[in-house]
Amino acid sequence: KQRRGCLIVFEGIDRCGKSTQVKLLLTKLLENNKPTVTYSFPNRETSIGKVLDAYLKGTNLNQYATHLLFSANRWEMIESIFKNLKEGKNVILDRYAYSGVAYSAAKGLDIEWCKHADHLLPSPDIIIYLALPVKVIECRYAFGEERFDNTVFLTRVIDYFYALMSSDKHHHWCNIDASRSIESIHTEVYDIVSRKLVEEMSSSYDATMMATL
Ligand code: NYM
Ligand code: MG
Repeated sequence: KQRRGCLIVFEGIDRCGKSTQVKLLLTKLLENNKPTVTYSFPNRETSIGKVLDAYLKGTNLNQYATHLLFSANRWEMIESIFKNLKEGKNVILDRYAYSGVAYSAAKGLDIEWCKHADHLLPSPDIIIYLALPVKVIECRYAFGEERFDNTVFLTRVIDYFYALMSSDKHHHWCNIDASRSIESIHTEVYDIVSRKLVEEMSSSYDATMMATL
């Protein structure tokens, strides 16, 4: 029986280096003959994603509806994600439900309400949290270009990420110091992920979807 792929999630605030690390990890896994695909959320290419892109650039949208659309944007990719996992491919996600909850809760929405929309999405095998203080991010390229890209708000988002991490009894979170060089972060990430890949991926996602949150 085909072993399923590993579901690897990257989380962290804007410009902490997620996309860079996802790209480096993908390249390294492919070089080592480990079939892997990536998705990033929000996926701005779908029709829901286009609404979210416009919202992030300034269009008004009710905040509850916004939250549900970010979640719907994950659910609309679920068949594709499951298919890859079932075929034995590893799946790397650049943001997931944890961003969904942390950003919406930071806007003032009830955190428990926020968790409902993503309940029963496929459960990650590992969550890599790239930790970086907001003051480092402030100086990075394009800071402040999109909605909610500001110091006070992102500090609240970080607090919610830590609230999710510390109350999570079901998932393996790795809190990585992302203030180091790109290469040393990548080395640590690859080390953690390759150890995870040798663990037996025994649970079968099509039979049991686990609670994400
Ligand atoms: N974002 C992202 C949310 O508010 N909720 C979500 O569920 C997701 C996936 O979108 N500031 C926010 C976080 C970012 C913004 O993300 C765009 P990115 O990774 O910069 O494209
Ligand atoms: Mg961004």
